[in-house]
Amino acid sequence: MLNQLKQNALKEIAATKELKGLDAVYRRYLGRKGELTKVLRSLKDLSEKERKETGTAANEIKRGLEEAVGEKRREFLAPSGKTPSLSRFGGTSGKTPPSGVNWLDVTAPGVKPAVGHLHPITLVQRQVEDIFQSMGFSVVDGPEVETEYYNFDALNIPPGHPARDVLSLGRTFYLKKGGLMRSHTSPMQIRYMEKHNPPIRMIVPGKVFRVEATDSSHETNFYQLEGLMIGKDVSVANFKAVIQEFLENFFKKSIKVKLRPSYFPFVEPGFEIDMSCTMCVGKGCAACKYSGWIEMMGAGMIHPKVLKSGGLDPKKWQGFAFGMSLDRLTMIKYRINDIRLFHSGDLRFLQQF
Ligand code: FA5
Repeated sequence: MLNQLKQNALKEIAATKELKGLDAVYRRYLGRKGELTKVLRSLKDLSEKERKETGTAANEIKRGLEEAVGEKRREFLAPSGKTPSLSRFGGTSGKTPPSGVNWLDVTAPGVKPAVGHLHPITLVQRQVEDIFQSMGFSVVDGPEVETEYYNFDALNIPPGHPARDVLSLGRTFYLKKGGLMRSHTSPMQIRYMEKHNPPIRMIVPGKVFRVEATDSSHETNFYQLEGLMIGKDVSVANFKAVIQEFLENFFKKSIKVKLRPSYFPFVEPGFEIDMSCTMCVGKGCAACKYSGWIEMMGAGMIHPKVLKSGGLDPKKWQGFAFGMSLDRLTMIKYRINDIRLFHSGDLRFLQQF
């Protein structure tokens, strides 16, 4: 009787033309209420001797049928007769699974889910913070919505001062309810001095806002890095040494720094800092407009009036301040030629970092 069952099942398996039919045959013989399953379940009612004989035979038939079903199933999955590709299931090991088992290679390396990553400006900001922290600077945060007092007046730019119009700092977004979006990070110089006694060494990375007709190097929203160092005898020489150390650490090459006289109302003397071009090393290339130098930041010795605004005695204390754009630093580091890419949300750009 068992032999008959086996012959019938094998015939039916061989005659199936599609997976659905094969599944039906499988269920008919090997399913929960299948014919062979019924035989196996009834073993408990037999004598010990019969149970042993019938059990061995039935189990052997079960294995044989499972193998036949598995083989047929593989035929359906790969009609060309080739072993089906495991890549569909993330598998690359090329192993053939045992018969009757679905195609899943658990030893194959998994498919990595896409994960987000840090924005290039964030990467640069973190690197900059690490370098300055290693030189003893604290990292400080400040408000993006400011008052006219901190953004201008306390920095020696009173109402009517020509600098409000001349400097791009004056291209400011004013808020209907009063106040403004800070147009630079310098207001934090005053806020920090008000709360901390010298000696002071701090940096402020953060967003700033300006009314701009945007182009490849100007955005309405960009990031600045403010720096402040105050002590009894902090000098321009100290500034040059700190900034050179920072730039060489950041770009990981030897760099020359040059100070050019410039004007900002909150410093005296004021200067613009150039560094030797990181690409052509001073020889002249398109990146530095063939000058060999790249403009990096504004800086200077803190104006006595600004120290006073911060509550410090200019006869006792002196120091330097600087302000640079983190966007610009990022663009030089990664050779990005358009600042507008940073806020474009273009994944083709962002996924490169
Ligand atoms: C300032 O903002 C001063 N607060 C810097 C400073 C601090 C001087 C302390 C002295 C002492 P300035 O407006 O030049 O300066 O801006 C600083 C840098 O920001 C510029 O060198 C330039 O690289 C960058 N920058 C200015 N406007 C934009 C803009 N619209 N988009 C992107 N970067 C800009």
